[in-house]
Amino acid sequence: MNKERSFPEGFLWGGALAANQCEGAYNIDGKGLSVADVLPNGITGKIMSSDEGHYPFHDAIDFYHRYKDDIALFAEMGFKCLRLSIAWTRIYPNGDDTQANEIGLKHYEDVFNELLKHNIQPMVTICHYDMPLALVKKYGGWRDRKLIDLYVRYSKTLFERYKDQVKLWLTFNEINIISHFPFTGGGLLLDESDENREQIIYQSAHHQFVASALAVGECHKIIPDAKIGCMLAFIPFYPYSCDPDDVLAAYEQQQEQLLFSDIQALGEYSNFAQSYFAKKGINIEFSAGDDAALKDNKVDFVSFSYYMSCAYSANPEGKETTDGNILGGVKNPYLETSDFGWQLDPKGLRYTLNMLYDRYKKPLFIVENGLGAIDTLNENHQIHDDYRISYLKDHLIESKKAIDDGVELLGYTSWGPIDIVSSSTGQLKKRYGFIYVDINDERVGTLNRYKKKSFYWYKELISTNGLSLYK
Ligand code: BGP
Repeated sequence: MNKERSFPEGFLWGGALAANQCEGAYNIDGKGLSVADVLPNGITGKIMSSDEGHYPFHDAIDFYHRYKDDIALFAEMGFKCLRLSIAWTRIYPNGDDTQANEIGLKHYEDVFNELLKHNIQPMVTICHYDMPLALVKKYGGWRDRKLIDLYVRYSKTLFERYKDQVKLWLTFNEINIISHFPFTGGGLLLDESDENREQIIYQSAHHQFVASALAVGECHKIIPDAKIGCMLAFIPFYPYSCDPDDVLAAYEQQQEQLLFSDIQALGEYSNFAQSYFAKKGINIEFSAGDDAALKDNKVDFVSFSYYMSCAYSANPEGKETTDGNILGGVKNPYLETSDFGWQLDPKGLRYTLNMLYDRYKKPLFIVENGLGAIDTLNENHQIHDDYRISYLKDHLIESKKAIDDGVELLGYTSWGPIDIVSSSTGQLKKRYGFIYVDINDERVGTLNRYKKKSFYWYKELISTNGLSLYK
């Protein structure tokens, strides 16, 4: 084998899922309601409290009941790792219950055993967009410090129960989501015009940083051979032009994202964060011990999602804009867009990997990357998703270049290895998978699973440890 071109030995190839987007079974076996359960149109849509209408996260693709068959398909592709999240509301239905729900705990124990049976290493996100709705109602979400204790207790329950099964953990999915979608990220019900909006958001984020740090400490104590990381939604922001105003505007936008991983990886608020807060009149209240908690419990590795890049201009008026994952920006004339308007930029991934590694000097993990597209199932139940193969191939070739640049990359879990519900829009027609699920937005379909062309492509890629990228 040509060692120069294959990925590092032990590279963790796999896929990534989130409980609320795949499990379904939203109200059985003692599960409580989560914030995802009241978002019929995904995180960019309206919050609805009634049972009227259609809630795609309620049923999703029924991974809750079908996980054995789905895991067998992942194993057939040769997965070394599956990133998945635990639904907090299956363990503590209201978040502050006195006792954990044994049915929920047992369910994930069975899922992990199934993975381990196939030599697939679980990587668990402790909270992925689905905090208990009861904590929103009772405490106003993460604005209340009480959430720190509740999250840490929940995390400890997981570490203690799964210490022999799970050695890779992530504290919060896309921790920076809170500043753009405060309900999903922090259970915050805020008015756009609320003057205190940013104050509340960043105070809540501070509570999450402390909770995350304390969970890191508990994980290290309870599972000394585990690694625990942070997870950032990362979009590189390019200056729209070489006008210094554009350069500075893009830089500032970038720092706003990195402020989150800076705290988790470096253990303190950056200079940028402090001056940003000062300029905006944001005053973060620290309690005794917060500083030390952050400093003493840095993450072991930095993980992130990467789908696209954005151009940023100091004067966006009159310029064409694009949609994006969490954030959009000004259209970059050098890039193509996906079916859903996200700008495709494989080289941006190499740039990102180098930039994050230079900044943190910690191992990195790409825990989300993929192409959301509209697939067509033909009469022979085949899907020729060459566009997906080419997206993934281009991104992986750039990742390998970053490894050759000297970046320590632990693994790659592509987003939604089986079709799941889109988090931003709640759609099923936006598909990322190597495995097609026969269900549409009207919930018509058999839920049968079919292997796409990309399934065989990914399988070969894993079996050659990346070498097949170059054929
Ligand atoms: C990330 C989220 C995921 C996922 C992904 C793709 O921001 O962590 O949960 O869904 O984006 O987004 P979408 O499903 O909206 O296409």
